Amino acid sequence: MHSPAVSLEQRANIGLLTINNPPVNALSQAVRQGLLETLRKAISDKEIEAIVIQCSGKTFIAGADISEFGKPPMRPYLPDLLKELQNSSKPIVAALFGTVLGGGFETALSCHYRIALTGTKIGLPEVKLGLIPGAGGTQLLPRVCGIETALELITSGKHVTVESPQAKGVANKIIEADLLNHAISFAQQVAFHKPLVATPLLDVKMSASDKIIFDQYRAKLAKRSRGQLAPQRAIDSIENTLSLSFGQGLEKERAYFLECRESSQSGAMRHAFFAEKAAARVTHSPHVKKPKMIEKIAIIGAGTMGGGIAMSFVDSGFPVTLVETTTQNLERGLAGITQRYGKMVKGGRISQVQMNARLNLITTTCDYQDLSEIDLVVEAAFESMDVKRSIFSKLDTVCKPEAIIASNTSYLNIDEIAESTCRANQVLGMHFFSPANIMKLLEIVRCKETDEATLVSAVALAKRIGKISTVVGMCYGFVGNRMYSCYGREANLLLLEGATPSQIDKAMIAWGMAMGPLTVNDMSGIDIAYKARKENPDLPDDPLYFQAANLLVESGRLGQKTKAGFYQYDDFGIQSDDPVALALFRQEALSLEVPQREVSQESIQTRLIYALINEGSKILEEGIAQRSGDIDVIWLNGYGFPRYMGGPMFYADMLGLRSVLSTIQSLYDETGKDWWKPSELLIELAQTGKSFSDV
Ligand code: T1G
Repeated sequence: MHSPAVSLEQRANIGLLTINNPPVNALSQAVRQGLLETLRKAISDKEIEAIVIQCSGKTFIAGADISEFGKPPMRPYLPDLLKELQNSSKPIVAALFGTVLGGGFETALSCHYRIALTGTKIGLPEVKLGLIPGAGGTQLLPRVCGIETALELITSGKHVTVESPQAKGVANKIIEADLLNHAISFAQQVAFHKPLVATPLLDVKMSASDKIIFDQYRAKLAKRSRGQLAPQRAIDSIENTLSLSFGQGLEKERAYFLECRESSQSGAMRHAFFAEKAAARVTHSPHVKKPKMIEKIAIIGAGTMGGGIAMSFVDSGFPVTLVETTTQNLERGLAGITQRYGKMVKGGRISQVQMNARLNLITTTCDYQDLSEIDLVVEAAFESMDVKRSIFSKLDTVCKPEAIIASNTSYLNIDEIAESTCRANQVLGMHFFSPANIMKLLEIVRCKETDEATLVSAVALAKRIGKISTVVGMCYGFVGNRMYSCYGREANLLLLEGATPSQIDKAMIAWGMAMGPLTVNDMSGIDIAYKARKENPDLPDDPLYFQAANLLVESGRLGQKTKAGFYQYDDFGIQSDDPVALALFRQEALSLEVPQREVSQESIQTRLIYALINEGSKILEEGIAQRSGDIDVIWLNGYGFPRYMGGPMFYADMLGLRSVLSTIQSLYDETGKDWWKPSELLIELAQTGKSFSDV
């Protein structure tokens, strides 16, 4: 028997409305309908003198049901439901716990009182979906927490705990436990409290400086959320509270919300949300349900990556054994970790106590015998096949039989590494992105022999350390770096055709990328990818391939670390186009007879973005990625692809694959280069009028 989405029971003189819509009590149509009906019943029941709204499961309402957005809206609409809460003749108390977000928080703010468990998180994350609060959040929050908090929370979409300073005014009472009984007794205390003041009747809390705060926020967000509609609309709607009545402000908010919801940006960001959830699902593993419990972690290598990976784990409370070849390397590695935490303490991101607690979770050793009880090892040693094979062989002898061994390698063949063990079924790749303690993305590389239990365990572990993971197949560069090499290939070729580094970087930033590719290369060091190319047996046999980068490395211009690379850098690190580099490119173009031309911004953008799309299509065709959405998730979370464009494959689907194919085909005709040969999958989808998301 299907239990109702909302039930009503009487506890003494209190009407208790319970929402039951796992997993997050989203405000689906059934929940809205149920809430409306039970609310009206409670209000008309003479024996009921006050009302409590609670949720079963793991959280109070976490928002509107995002899966409904693509469909025609269904009554009752949330704003109408919340208006009935606000106009109730009886006091309504919301019992808050878990993550009270979006429409859930608007529902709570529409109640007269709120009782919350300690640690409850609140937030209006709609901007992360390209939306603004659509049920009164921009009008209610300034009346409860003030203008400044409303601007901060609504334009950032961040969650804060109910105890935090921003949340002052949200909870009438914060308790440690026994939420329901506290809420019921609070409701009994306020049952006859008069006057009953609903939130819309409260004055907007503002200070004299608030008038200028709006333009300050507009300027700040023009940079931080460059190109995005929703944050700007959120400011407009909050600003309306200074001049419009609650009802008028609500009308304006609704119009802004609908404008955002219909925008391509919101469609892209809602796609990103669900793609990230789907990406963590391992297909072909219906029978493997329970992941292995992984508690003890070891990291081999205490360099930049190894240190960052160790921090990722200790940040989530895992004890980590850090392994190096010498005590000096261990000391250096630990010093690096301490320094990075020290900066976080200085920046107020963590406390000194938290830093000490995290450092205490790290033990160090040079002796592999100490790893006999470890559940999972992540190898982050020098990028050499011999070094990795010898490490894996040693680990195989000392680790317990069920231990999983992962490599963080970016380019090397993990199948080959696995052959140096007798447990290839428990070997896989865990490719972190630098800085590993900050970057959310984790590529989990399924090798030839990797079994499903190992994969499912690694995916579950990734979620526990707050990573956004996806399972990819074994190939050179896996998914992200393989596509990134096509993106960088085109940037390098354009340099030989007459474009300057700043023209290329500016074009991609104008397109929406977080940073320009050549600035990124200078930051990470041009020699890193140069070395990887030298070790890659399958490089395209073309003298132009990454030739601009090769020239720079061979002339000692490695990037920021040598104050010269694609750009030159002054003593303050300010970059500018480097006449020496430009002369090198011109000279090489001349000797390779590359025709020179005025390169337009649009052609730069087309070449780099379509290179991503064609390679992504090949990756999908080869089964290296399970879904096109997985490729989008990788590019949104690892390479600064603008979230409001959904990822390269979503963007291609929006353009229409017929038009995408024709552009790639003309680049192939124009250049004759194999890398512009349209992928078979793209041709097939374009001809059948399908999208990458149909694969
Ligand atoms: N709608 C539909 N499904 C949702 C959902 C939502 N709001 N939130 C989560 N899910 C699904 C999710 O897809 C996954 O499904 C499962 O729940 C567990 O999620 C009117 C317009 C709440 C912090 O943006 O931030 O309200 O994969 O794995 O890590 O103004 O989910 O199991 O099939 O993420 O514990 C505003 C989005 C909506 C909240 C829980 N609210 N969700 O994290 O679990 S817009 C949000 C989250 C709105 C109003 C506006 C997180 C979470 P499956 P999970 P989790």
